[in-house]
Amino acid sequence: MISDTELQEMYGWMVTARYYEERLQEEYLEGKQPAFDISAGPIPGELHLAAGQEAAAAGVCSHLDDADTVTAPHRPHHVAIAKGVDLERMTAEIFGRRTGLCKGKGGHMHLFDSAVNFAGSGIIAEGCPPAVGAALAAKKRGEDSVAVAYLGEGAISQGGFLESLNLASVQNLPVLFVIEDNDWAISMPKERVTDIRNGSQRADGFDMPGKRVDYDDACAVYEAAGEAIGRARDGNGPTLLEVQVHRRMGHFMGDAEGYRPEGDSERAKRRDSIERMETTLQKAGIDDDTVGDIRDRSHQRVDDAIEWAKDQPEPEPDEAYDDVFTNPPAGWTPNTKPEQAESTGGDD
Ligand SMILES: Cc1ncc(C[n+]2csc(CCOP(=O)(O)OP(=O)(O)O)c2C)c(N)n1
Ligand SMILES: [Mg+2]
Repeated sequence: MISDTELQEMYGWMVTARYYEERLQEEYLEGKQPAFDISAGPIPGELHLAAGQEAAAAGVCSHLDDADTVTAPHRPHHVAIAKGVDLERMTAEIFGRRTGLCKGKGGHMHLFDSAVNFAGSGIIAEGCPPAVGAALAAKKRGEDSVAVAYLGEGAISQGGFLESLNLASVQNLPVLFVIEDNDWAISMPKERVTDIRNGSQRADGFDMPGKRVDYDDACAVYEAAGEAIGRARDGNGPTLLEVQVHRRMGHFMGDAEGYRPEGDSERAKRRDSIERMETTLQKAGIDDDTVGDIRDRSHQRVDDAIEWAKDQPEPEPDEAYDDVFTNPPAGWTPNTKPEQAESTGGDD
């Protein structure tokens, strides 16, 4: 049973994530028009927004604490916010600033916050093997922490995902795989990706529980995730959970979405998990002032983080190679440019 405090916390994360992305959109478009120059403006490069997917983050992360590991794919903001990633340093990272989580070199797909065991990657399903590794480490150390790997429905045939399901199952590891099914993999509709009806059916081949939440209701996700994470913490192994979410936006900013059938975006927008959550809060007897207060504080937090990040220094050009190698070639120092380093004679 969800407590009022948990409901309010989940709502706070969801509105923070939605407003965060609305503000990022504005910042992102600055200087990129009229011909959409992807390298221009305060946020250069690609930007994948997760508006419409917030329930999948809130319902799962409500069961986690800092010691638990979460890995997220290229659409990471809602999950990072719910996992408690430092919002200011995350924003600085997205703006390419030196005080960002990765010193401004990773950008929005590569958010790493070791303080809360969060990692993102732009390679789809890439977060699955590290999550399994974190779960294996927890098991070997006798800790009760769990790991959660998020992926999209378009990634459910990736080898890294399938191998991770296998290892997690055979080793009985405390890991939860969460498929966010937003119906699309860039312009590819999900029915063209595999012949199975639902991604959660992948669990059958690995003898692990598979569960699908058909509607992006944060409370339904909370219930399903609670059961799975409880089972993992009790030493009873992994679960595959799939959540139907809705992609309100293009695959990335600048996507004209010509492949989307008429009415599809509008339908996605009508199924708003945040409005649904507001109804749930009302039914739970949480008054409008409290809800409005959560919303206002969340918006303020976002505005403050963006203002702080935009004020941060950019990295110096001669820091470009710092932190790039853990095992650098002979003669290489952080400030040595590649052409000055001695070749190690390897093939790379
Ligand atoms: C291994 C790999 N192959 C291809 C890509 C290019 N790519 C980026 S996002 C994407 C589609 C992902 O779809 P899905 O997993 O459903 O996630 P969504 O974008 O819908 O959140 C692809 C193919 C990639 N990043 N990594
Ligand atoms: Mg998808």
